[in-house]
Formats: sequence, C-alpha cells, structure tokens
Amino acid sequence: MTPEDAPWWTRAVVYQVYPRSFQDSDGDGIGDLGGILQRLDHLSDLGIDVLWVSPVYPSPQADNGYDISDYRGIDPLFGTLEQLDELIAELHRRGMRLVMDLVVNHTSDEHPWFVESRSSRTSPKRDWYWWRPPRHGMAGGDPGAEPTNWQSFFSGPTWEYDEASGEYYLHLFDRKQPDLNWENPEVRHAVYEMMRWWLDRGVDGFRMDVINMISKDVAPDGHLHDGPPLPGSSLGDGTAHFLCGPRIHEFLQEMHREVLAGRGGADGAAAFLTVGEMPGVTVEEAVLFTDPARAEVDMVFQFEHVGLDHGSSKWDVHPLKMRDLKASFGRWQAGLAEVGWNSLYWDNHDQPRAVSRFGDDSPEFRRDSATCLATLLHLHRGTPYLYQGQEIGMANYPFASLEDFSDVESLNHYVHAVSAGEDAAHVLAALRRMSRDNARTPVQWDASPSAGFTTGTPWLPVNPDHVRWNAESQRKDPTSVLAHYRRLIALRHDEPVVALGDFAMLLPEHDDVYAFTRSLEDDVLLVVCNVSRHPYRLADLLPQALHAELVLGNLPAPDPQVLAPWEARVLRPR
Ligand code: ISL
Repeated sequence: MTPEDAPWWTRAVVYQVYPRSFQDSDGDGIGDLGGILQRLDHLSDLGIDVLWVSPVYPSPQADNGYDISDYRGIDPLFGTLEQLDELIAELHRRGMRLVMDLVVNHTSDEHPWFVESRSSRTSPKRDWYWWRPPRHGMAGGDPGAEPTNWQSFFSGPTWEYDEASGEYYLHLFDRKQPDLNWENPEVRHAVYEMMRWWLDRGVDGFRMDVINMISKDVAPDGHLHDGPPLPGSSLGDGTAHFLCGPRIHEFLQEMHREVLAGRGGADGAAAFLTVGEMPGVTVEEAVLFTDPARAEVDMVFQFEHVGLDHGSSKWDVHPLKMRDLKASFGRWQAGLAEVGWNSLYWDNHDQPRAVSRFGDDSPEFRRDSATCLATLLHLHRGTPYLYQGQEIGMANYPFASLEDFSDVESLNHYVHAVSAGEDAAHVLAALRRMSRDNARTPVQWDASPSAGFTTGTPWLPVNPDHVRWNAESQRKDPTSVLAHYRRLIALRHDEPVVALGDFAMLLPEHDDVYAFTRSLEDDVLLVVCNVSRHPYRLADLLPQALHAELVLGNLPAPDPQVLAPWEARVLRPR
C-alpha cells in the first residue's frame, strides 16, 4: 500500500458514540440523537473522521439496543428518522462519515420476524431462527433437555424452551436475543435489502455486531453439536461450533456482493467502511476476512488483547503482563502487514475503562497513563477507534453495591455465580472491575451536578470524579488528555508514516517499556512508551532516542535523558 493507493480509512480515526450515555437533549436522563447533534463541534474539534453510533433502532432495550425489533426505524427513546437524516447531513457537511451498528446475528424476540416464527411450528418464518426439539428422550424444559450444552455469553444455557410449540430456540446472548438462521437465504436477503436501504439513506458503512457468529456448524440432518464441558458447570463451551463457522466467508462475500459492490465513491474507490466485530478471531482468519481481494470486510475487531487479563472467564481477573500485550499486538501487526488491515482499540461499550484497567487511574498518574496508552495505540498501524469519554480520560465507576449495576451481562452473571455457590462479595468485586457498566456512565461534559449530560436524572449515575475530569476544563488546557488526542489524530492525518509505515517491535522482553519503529520509505519514527511507575534512563535502553527530534510527547517538560513514569515519546531519529 502506498499513500497514493491506500484506502481513506487508513488515515481515519473513528469515534464511537454509545447514544444512551453521550448527551441527553430532552431531559429523560437517556442520551439521544438530538444530543449527538448538539455535540458535533466536540467531534469536529477533535478531528475525528468517522462516527460509529451504537444501535438506535426500535428495541425493548433488553441489551441496550443490541436487541432490535425494527431494523428500519429509530427508537422514540433516541429520536426520529428525520433526526438521523439530519445527523447524516450535518456530519457530511463537516467532512465526517456515519457508520451504523449492524446487529444481524440475532434480533429481539419482539421483532415481527420472531413473533411470526414463534407463532407455530408451521409458520413460514419458523426456519428464520434456530428451533430444535428437546434432547432425545427428554421432556422440554427439564434440566439438560436443551438441544446442545452451549453456555450463553450472558450466563445459563443458549436455549429457551417455548411451551406453546414444544421446541427450543437458540440465543447465544440473552433469551430476548434469538439467533437468526443464516442458512436460510430468505433471512440473508432480507438483511441485505435492509443494508441497502440504509446506504441509500446516506450512511457510510457498518460496524457488524458479532458477525463471525452467523454461520453455525450444522450437520446435514440439522443436528448441532455439544461442546467440551466447562469446569464446574453442567454446560459446555460451544464456541467451536459457531465462531467463524463453515460458511462465514461465503456469507460475508455474498453480503459484500449484494450490498456494497459497485457503490464506489466519487473517485472510484470504496467510500464505505465495514468493520466486523469478531470475538475469538485469529490472526490467520483475520487475514482472510480483510484481504481486499476477497471482498469481505475492511477490518475486524479482534479480542486477543482485551482477553489478556482474563483467567477462566472475564470475571476471573488477572493483572496484564506487558510482555503478553507486546507479543499479542506484535503478532497482529506482523500478521496483517502484507495483506489486510488492523483496527486498534482499548475502550468500547463492552470493556471497562482502559485507564483503570491497563493504565494507572491514581490521581498522580491518570493523565499521564491515559495519554501514554493513547500514544501507544494510535502509533500502531491500523485504524484507531476512540470510545466516548476516552478522550478525556474517563475511568471506571466506584460501584458500591449490586443495585448500582444495570447491564444484563453483569446482572445475569451475579445471579448465576451466586446461585452456583460463589462468594457474593467476590463476585461483586469482579463486577466492579470488569462490568460493562464502567464504560456506560454518562459522558462528563462539565463539572455541574449531572455533568452537562442531562437536565433530568441520568439512567446510570455520573461518575463523581466528573468535577475534576470533564471536557469543559480540558478544552482550555493544552496539557489535557483531550488536547493530546487532538494532536495524535492530527499526526495521523499529517504524517503518511503514521498511517502506513511498517511496524517493528523493539525490546520485546522488557516489562515496562513498550517501544517500536514505524517506517515508510526514508521516513522513520521511533515510539517509546513507559507503561510503568518507574523512570528509565534512555541511554541504557534505546540510545538512538537520545538525539532524536521529538515529534510528539505526552509530558510538558520531558527530561532528555530519562523516560519518566507513563511517559510516551514519538521521535524521529536524526
Ligand atoms: O461484552 C462481552 C465481554 O463479556 C462480550 O461477550 C460481548 O458480548 C461480545 O463482545 C459481543 O458484543 C456485541 O454483541 C452483544 C452486545 O451485548 C454487545 O454490546 C455487542 O458489542 C450482543 O449483541
């Protein structure tokens, strides 16, 4: 790839909005499209290129909109279709693009498709979902009668028994999120038609929710297979039977052909951005998904780095070892160097806040570690994704008790773990660190009681630290996290080497210093990040850093000889 023929999204930075927590415009305590429209200056001042909006479609909100009951509308909670059109127009006027969340592994159980499918065993839409009889010789609803032993991502079995028709339906997530049957071509074509409808409206691409789960490994006779038993559970791990299943590439190629092919931009290049969210995807598979010649998706969200602190599950939290992170990121950089493309992220609406998780959110190091992690990530090769609030260093919430949590994943986990005999205090401690609610507290716009998020009562409490950590105070401060993100984004826009340069890891075995080079033709950048509280003498580690030009650093007055705790430098060796 050269700067001349590289797709536009190699130079782009994407900003994710989780609408219910971004900005409320009508005082009901829940963010909405009107709120996003009010905050467009914040986004254009940051310099972002693309806005990805988490689901705003009509939904019973069992999983905050990832349970969709109508693919072609806007939930009144969030506003109207006219406001969505206005958002598209306003973004385009400012030179930004809009990417919609596409959730088509499952619908809501209240989607008309599922309502019809559920209505009888002979419904014409019965086969649009995964219906199966109870396990042979067992009665529906009995423990263990589920068609497979798979454990849901949100705890418990992946099957829900429907008394009325005497069969189970599959839901990899909540019971209110039945899985669509992609084996059925009618389902696929209904999805493609809906996608074309959104593109015709002017949207610029899709972030595809758990898209590597749409192909299930199903035997010709319709049988689905059990997975290996999970320790201490009657359930099993079914992932081998639905992650990157046998027809996944075929489905994505068909989708590309039916929806995106031929819709070039003005210059003939693809105007769109597609990113597939793919838990469990390997580098080898990612190469296939993102090889432009195969026409599947532009990039994938992989999960390796956000799993490095997991033990037997995400709730079994271990400290991150920097060497593991280097090995993982290094492998993804190398694996997609020749073919394909990386997406880069720390935070999103499913992950606890990175500054609390991988950085150091103590008052002393919060600013420095937030800007250090930002520099580290944005200087990798790939398209960086920035999650709302990350740009001001938002941290995890100080949850006191179970009542403070709202997320279906957290609440289900608590109920299942405690009823399985785990110590309640221990379960709560894990929720505090890993709950998705950490990412979902309202954006901290200012120091006022509701942080400028709402005039009403926020649906999740505002983090009390907003008095100190908010966008308004950082806007005026050239040393703020916000100002640093602005510089990082501008750097990617200005310097082809940041977008396209080859990546080479340095000091792979070092526990505290993360260093690498990026090079494009004659241009070389050296990136050095101290991801610890200990200072390091550069002469001992990377003497070439001593006389280099400082392109961008995260500390106001760096000592030329010493890399301070959580210091990051982007250097150009002379
Ligand atoms: O959040 C997770 C970590 O425990 C994952 O299991 C997560 O559910 C997975 O990454 C898939 O996420 C996506 O699909 C889910 C939805 O709840 C998430 O918000 C979404 O990002 C089901 O639609």
